[in-house]
Amino acid sequence: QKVAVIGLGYIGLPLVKLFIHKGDCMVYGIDIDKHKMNSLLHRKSYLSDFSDKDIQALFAKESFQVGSSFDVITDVDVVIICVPTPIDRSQNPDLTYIREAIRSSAPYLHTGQVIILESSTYPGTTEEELLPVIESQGLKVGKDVALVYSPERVDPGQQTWAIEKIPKVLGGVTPFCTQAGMKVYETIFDKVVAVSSARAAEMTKLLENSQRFINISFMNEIAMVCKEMKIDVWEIIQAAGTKPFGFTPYYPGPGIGGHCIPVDPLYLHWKAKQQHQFEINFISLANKINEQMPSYIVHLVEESLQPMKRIHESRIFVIGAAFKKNVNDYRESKAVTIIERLKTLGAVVYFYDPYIEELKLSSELLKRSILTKEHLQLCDCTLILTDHSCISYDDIVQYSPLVIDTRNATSHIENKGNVILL
Ligand code: SAJ
Repeated sequence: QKVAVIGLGYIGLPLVKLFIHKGDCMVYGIDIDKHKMNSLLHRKSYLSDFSDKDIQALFAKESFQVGSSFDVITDVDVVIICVPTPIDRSQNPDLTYIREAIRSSAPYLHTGQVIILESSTYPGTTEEELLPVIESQGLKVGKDVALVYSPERVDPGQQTWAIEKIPKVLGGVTPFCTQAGMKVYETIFDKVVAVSSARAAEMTKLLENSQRFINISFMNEIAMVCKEMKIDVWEIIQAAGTKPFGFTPYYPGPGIGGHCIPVDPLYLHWKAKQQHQFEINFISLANKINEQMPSYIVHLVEESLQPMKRIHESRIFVIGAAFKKNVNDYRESKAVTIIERLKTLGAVVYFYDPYIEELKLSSELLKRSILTKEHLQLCDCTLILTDHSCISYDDIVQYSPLVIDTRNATSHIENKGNVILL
């Protein structure tokens, strides 16, 4: 079958790879981002867990074409939309990308096609945003075309679970649609899990990520109270983890980042409130705590520097800016917020992240510094915000006057009198 994948990001590209290598399909990749198009034309990767070789392999079989125009949709059997679903400045859902994708596709849709939305979004989006646009073309959903929602479950940065091994949930707007969706994915995913509707599939994804968001935020709150009580939160999480059942370890950190976990729950919260006047208290509280974390970390730095140094006369070396370890993505990363806050307080801030060369801050581009022992010795404190596996934390502890470790990255080091843990 021929497939169009709209959105060639960390979801779209792994999907393209599966359809080409496993599904033996002809795939048309569509993306409006010139930078991505340019990278692909030069066979270069822009994703941390996709090598240039992986990109070359996509084109090797002559069954992958990329472009920015949507007219190729005329030739395909399946259209899969994997565009971003961010939140805007007031933390409300921003469906611009989804609306643009379906509007640009609409003129080329025809009978017999399967249209699938993969972007994480609130229950009702598929029926409210895609169905009317498709039917405005004179196509009856559930008869002429199938309309399906199937959440992505890619986990950037970890290689243990290959995407095809992760069960694929999907739900159609009608049973006919669900059947059509299963036929598309059965060829490339080991396990396909059909639920009763598109909105059930939308809700499945939001439940997964909301639970994760709430649990991590809870751990951050526990970390704060442990600090007050002079208890090592990392020690008690490990001890609680010895219980063979009933306790799932989550870990504190500088705040939950990325474009999934801190974002998806806000889509659910918004919809519940907007449409059903229902306040999901756990999500609003988890969000409140998450938004507090950068101030908490900055306050911890201020406190740890005193009485040697006041924050406005200090030099701080931040280790790790990505939203989580071993990825190159700093979207929604609390490290950016923390760096901006420290600079606003007058500190001189350097950063090192092996995956990120420069940070776009609100008023400047902060270039990566080199990680040398001299640099560490020159700074008043080293602040570990992301625990990338490839960094030597032994050197950081050895050469930094003071280390503030928000990820327990120094846990394996014995004598670390100069380390303060979150
Ligand atoms: N984080 C903590 N403490 C934890 C776990 C994570 O502070 O115990 C932070 C991370 O540092 C990061 C944020 O939370 O800033 C999100 O981390 P994540 O591990 O959840 O990574 P994501 O955002 O890439 O989440 C993806 C999600 N996958 C999909 O949405 C398909 C999520 O559903 C997965 O549960 C997650 O990977 C995973 O399992 O690692």
